[in-house]
Amino acid sequence: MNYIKANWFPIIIFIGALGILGCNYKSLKIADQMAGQAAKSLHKRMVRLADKGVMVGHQDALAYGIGWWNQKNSADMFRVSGEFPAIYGWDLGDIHLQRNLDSVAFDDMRQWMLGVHENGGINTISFHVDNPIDGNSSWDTSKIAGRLLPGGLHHKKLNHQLDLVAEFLKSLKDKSGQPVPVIFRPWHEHNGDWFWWGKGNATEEEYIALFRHTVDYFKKQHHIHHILYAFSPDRSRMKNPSSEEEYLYGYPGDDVVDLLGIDNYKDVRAYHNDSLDQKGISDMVKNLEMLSALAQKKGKLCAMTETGTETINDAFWFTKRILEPIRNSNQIEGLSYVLFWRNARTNHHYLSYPGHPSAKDFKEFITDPTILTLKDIGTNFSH
Ligand code: BMA
Repeated sequence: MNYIKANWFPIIIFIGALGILGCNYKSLKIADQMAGQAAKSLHKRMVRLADKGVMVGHQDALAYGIGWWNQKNSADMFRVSGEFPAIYGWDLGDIHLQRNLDSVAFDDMRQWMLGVHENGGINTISFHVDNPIDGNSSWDTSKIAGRLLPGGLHHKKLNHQLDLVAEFLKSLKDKSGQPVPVIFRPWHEHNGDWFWWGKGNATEEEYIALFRHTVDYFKKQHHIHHILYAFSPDRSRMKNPSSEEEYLYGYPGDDVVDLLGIDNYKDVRAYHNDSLDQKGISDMVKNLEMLSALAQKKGKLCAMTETGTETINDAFWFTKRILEPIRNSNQIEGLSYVLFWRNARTNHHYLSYPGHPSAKDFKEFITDPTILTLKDIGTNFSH
């Protein structure tokens, strides 16, 4: 007995360890079974980076900021800190026009995205889809989903929007003609009631069908296989921050999702009231702990796909409300990135800019070893 124990023990440990490693490795599989090399390497890279730290992201980072518009290799993050984001958010709303809903020209966007990729950064795309039937904005709350789905009277109109997005995605090619992979985050914040695909405007079944049709259409109709897909409900419509069930409202399925996201503006508000601020911190942590555990269970990546507090009315917001709570939790594992929303104007911005009271704190935030910038994952844009 002793003999057997002595000899088999290290072997059993070895096999056990292999099993665990193998299991983790296997469970983090890309959703698209026909994913090409570009998507596979982005996925693999993100899995590796999620172990290393939390990447910092900014919406429209290279396109504009406070007091400037469309300048070569610029970003408010760079102006404040000399560094660039690792993650770059873009939006394809108004894809039928020359410029998106926030006036960013799609031709410029494409060039910026290619530059990001070349420098080792990562692009993510959201899509504020207009009402495809009458052209009203995403915030039109008419109940139209049923008419847009397969079999619906206006299905072609939905497909037309998807065709335009598909053409844009297909146009993302590097210098050697290889597809540039992106994280696509369609139909976001669907548990809220403000978009036409949101709760109360579309049913849960319709929502799931919209998401699944989008992925299916890209794959089958357009042969697109260079995409990671993200799912991103809004935290403000979850009563319990730890509830998997609430989080999974409208979940379209493991076979069409690579990244579990959360858009969280609710918990990060600076109230300047101790108990409200503490509650926010604790709820954000609970929510991210749930997300991280769920992602591990499902073998998915996870991220805070949108966050920020408009105008940053707390000079220590970045370290106090984002960095420290995340760093201090030993249950938030593998959080891939945190993306701050856009710097549109002085009364609508979510990242610091030169002269803003939060600028010093933001520099401290990105200097922390937990936070990964472009320099940490690729190379800075040259100047
Ligand atoms: C919202 C605001 C709007 C913008 C939209 C899409 O949160 O920033 O001004 O048009 O996102 O980017």
